[in-house]
Amino acid sequence: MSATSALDGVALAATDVTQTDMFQHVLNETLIGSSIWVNIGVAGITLLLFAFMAKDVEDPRSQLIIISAMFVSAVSIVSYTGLASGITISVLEMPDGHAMEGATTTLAGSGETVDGTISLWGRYLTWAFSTPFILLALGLLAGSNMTKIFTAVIFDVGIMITGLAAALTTSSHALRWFWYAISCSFLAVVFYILIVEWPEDAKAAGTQDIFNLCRNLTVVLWLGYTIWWALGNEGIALIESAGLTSWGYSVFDLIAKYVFSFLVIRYTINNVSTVSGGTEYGSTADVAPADD
Ligand code: RET
Repeated sequence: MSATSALDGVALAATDVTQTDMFQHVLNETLIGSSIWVNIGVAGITLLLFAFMAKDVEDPRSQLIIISAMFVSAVSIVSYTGLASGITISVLEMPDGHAMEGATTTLAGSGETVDGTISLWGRYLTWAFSTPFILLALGLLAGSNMTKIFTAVIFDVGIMITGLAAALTTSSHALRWFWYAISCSFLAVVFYILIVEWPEDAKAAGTQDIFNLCRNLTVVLWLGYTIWWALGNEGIALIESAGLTSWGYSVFDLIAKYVFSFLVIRYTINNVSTVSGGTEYGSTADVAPADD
């Protein structure tokens, strides 16, 4: 990498950007940095809060719902730490036809200018590990069966991995949107389960009130993420700023993860008898231990 290239008025190639450059950028660019650090803090605090709230719950099925909701916060810390370290954030040169084609970025650490726009692609990767637990918690709350939970979870992982592919495709503008379309079709499957299948299960389980509340929150916010991607710097770039785009996701995350988990955990703690599958729930032995 040449230190003089910026002085010459020639931008560095995106491939010259190092992990340290990205780390420094996050440290020095207030908007991107704050969108990351705030979430690490909130995820840590909510994890401690949830652990404290749930410390006396002994019913295994209730515990499973609570652990599932808590793991969302745990993955969030991993996700945002990856971004803060500069591991899962890159400068990408957008293909011909993309609104950010030819864009340049000034690195906040070194002050050098590079070709390309910033992608916080680690988000999409780690959503593949966090969002299945949102759906697991919802499916368990609805009293749904294994097949529907499994279907929701695998299509959900599909949404995030194809979303990651959309973000990382720099060869073709059309293919970026083709990946996006595949991702949306997977989202439609998850929405079908959330809107058509699980409400009936939840009604039978007597959990329809909390299920419908958390389901509505999920549907609205997940649509929000989908639209935000299309409007942000990786999509049509109505919002050109990577920092603003990132803050949008961070705000959605605050509600979709922490408010959601709080509602699920609080309900579960207060309604153990409705949620319970009995003390042998999930047992791998076919004989119940003797009472003594
Ligand atoms: C992308 C872009 C491609 C098309 C679609 C998307 C949907 C993302 C969703 C994300 C939800 C994330 C949550 C995170 C909390 O941990 C990947 C933005 C459909 C629905 C809830």
